[in-house]
Amino acid sequence: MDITKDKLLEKLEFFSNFKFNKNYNDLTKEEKFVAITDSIMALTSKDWTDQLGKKARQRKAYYFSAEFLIGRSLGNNLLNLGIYDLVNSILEEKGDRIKDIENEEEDAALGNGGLGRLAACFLESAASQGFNLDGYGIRYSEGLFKQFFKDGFQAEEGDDWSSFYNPWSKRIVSDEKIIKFKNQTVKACPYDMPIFGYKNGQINRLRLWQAEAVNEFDFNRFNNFDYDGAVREKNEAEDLTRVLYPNDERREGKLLRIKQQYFFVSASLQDIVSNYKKNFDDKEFKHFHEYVSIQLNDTHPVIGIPELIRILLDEEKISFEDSFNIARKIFNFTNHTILREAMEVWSVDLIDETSPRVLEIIQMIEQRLVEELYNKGFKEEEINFLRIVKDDSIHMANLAIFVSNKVNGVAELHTNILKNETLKDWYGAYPYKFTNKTNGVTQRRWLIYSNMELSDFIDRKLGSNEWREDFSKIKELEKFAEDEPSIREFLEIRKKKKIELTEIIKETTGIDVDPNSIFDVQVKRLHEYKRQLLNALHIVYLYHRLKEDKNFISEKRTFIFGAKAAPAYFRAKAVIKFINEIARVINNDKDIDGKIKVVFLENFRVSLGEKIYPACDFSEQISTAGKEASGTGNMKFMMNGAITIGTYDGANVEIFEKAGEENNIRFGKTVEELMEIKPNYDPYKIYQEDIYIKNALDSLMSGEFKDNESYMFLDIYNSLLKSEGGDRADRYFVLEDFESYRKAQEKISEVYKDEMRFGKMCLLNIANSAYFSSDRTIREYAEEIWKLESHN
Ligand code: GPQ
Repeated sequence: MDITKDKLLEKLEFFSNFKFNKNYNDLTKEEKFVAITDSIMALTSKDWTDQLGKKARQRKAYYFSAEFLIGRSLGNNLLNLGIYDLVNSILEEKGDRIKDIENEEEDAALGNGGLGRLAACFLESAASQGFNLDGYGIRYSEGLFKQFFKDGFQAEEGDDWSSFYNPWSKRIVSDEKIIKFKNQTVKACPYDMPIFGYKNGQINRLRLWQAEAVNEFDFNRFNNFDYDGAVREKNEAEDLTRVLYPNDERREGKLLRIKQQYFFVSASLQDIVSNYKKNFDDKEFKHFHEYVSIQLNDTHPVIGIPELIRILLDEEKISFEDSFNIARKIFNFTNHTILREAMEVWSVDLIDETSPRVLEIIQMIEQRLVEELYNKGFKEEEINFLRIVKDDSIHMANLAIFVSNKVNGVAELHTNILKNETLKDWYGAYPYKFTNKTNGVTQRRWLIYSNMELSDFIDRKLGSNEWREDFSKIKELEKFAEDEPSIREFLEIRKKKKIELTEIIKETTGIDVDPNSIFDVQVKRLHEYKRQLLNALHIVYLYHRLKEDKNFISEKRTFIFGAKAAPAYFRAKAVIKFINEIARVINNDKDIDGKIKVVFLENFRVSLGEKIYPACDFSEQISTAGKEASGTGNMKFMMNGAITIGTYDGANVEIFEKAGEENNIRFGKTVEELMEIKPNYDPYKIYQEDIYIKNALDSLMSGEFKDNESYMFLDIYNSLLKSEGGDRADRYFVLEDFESYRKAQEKISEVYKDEMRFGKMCLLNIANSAYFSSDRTIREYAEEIWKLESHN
């Protein structure tokens, strides 16, 4: 791929004329964004076409995911194509700033949080390392809702991200598929996005399906004045891919949701099967598994297992036995949570209403499961426990584990909990299936692109930019941990990124924050188990102390939050209101001399994260031990040099291990300790015995903070102190860990005070972050699960 200045200039002018009937210089910023992206697509499409042809006959893995949280693509694509600086200079000559053009792009938010962003990082890492990994998912017309605050309460609005123009995808009409539900037939139309590898010329593909009507318009109905009826089929079909379900780790939506899942996996499998038939002469599908490996991203695409068997059995006339064995070779399953409420269970009648034939096939698989376990010597009640069909419900995780070749968790601790607790009976039956693949994030987006200053610093120090491709080389930064001038230079860069964030905070919230204060950041989805409430209550505690004594803390602190709550998750929304109230009260209280400030940024999303991670001093990873499967924000912070203040949970454990506990701040009870405490846990006792904790909690009820009669604060208060509906009081051990968290927070001041020590700790976190690159994760999947070779 040879993209030169001349070629770019020519294409820019061409698309300005072609698309807008204007010269480039007369375009609006938004139009410029389109002209630039169209030029990139045009200049790379020959290569892409050639590679699609070539790769059609190579072994490939497919990532099936209901979510791909892509964010913006322009900056990252330019970077990976190696033309970021070139485009930057062209734009400068024309009087534009590349960052302004980048800001025109809407985030493609086709995912909720970590699970969807992981899928996006994986595709990028695979392309960058020359692995054939394609993505398959859903092209939602509405991405994840946009969040804004109204009187401190979360409010939501739709996100029709693609309404203006979505320049990165191509609609490939000739590859449409027909999807048959019990009571409806629709078309699946593919939209293809290129995934550019980092400076290696590789282009992989993300194919997203959009639902359309087979017959868009009923002429006769229209002619008989039934105008709604004339387009009913169109609307009902399009409803299928209209929205991404904004519930994260909570079950909802039911029929439409299972139909969405069936829709995209059926289309994807039909696509894979028909490509195989086009490229190979193998009517019996004897070699299919040599070319195809499929990764099921959580339970959402698991209905693909019986669907593939259906296609092979009913359409390709392969026996059930052979079809089943093929499925067993090609499917693999990743679990992303141990939260019970997240494991999908569908009632038999919902599956029947989606596809009766798929239900029959699930029952045939169930038969096989029972036979196999019986032959292994399992007793009846043991078998019953592992059944796929129980009490008229289909347990999707059981289906996935039984048929999959490999099953993986997403961090060491998480995989161990799966093996020893959550899925221990499965592990007993099929130990060889279980494997760990600790998550990672791509350093291209999360460090090289979002922190160019720090990346240039690393280039200078290492005397080379090889680390950008081979991230293991980042370790060499360790050499500078004791070098004062280097640390000073490094701290200056950190300061610059903090000033940039300060400006964004001012612009979006009106709050003045001091870039010299400690930036203490918690950004992630809002969940009880992630314990934003612990952070909030601690801030209230600090505030109470400062009211008594202005000098209670020496270093100024800025607490920064970003988090969306599922629209129906009342308690999560209550915590948002609480933090907003805390911010309002504290930021306006003259008594404390601006010692602490609290900022809740609206609408946390990928493109906002890119500005936040580089500006953070302390990264809050404070989930209840055992509850966060991995976390990936923790890794983005670490790569940018933040110090983790965290519990012994998820991938934090491995962060502490790689970067050293002495360079981070660990607190809180371990999984084992919590298990022991659990039976006799009494949060009320803690509340009564510690006056500061009591005051912090009482602030919810005393009127110090106001919830506008929504009773939200009462709900939070009760959740901590009263058991309700079978749930223990304080299910997530907020009070149990409070004391330990308070001490950890004290350590923050101590660490920050000593600049050189702080800078060294930050630098050592970066130097030891190689393991958390998704390049490493993808290599493990490619070698151990997908059996792929690199084409680099
Ligand atoms: N995760 Cl089950 C999600 O983002 N959404 C989900 O529906 C489920 C899990 C997260 C999980 O909470 C994090 O700990 C992981 O780091 C992330 O998946 C990626 O594995």
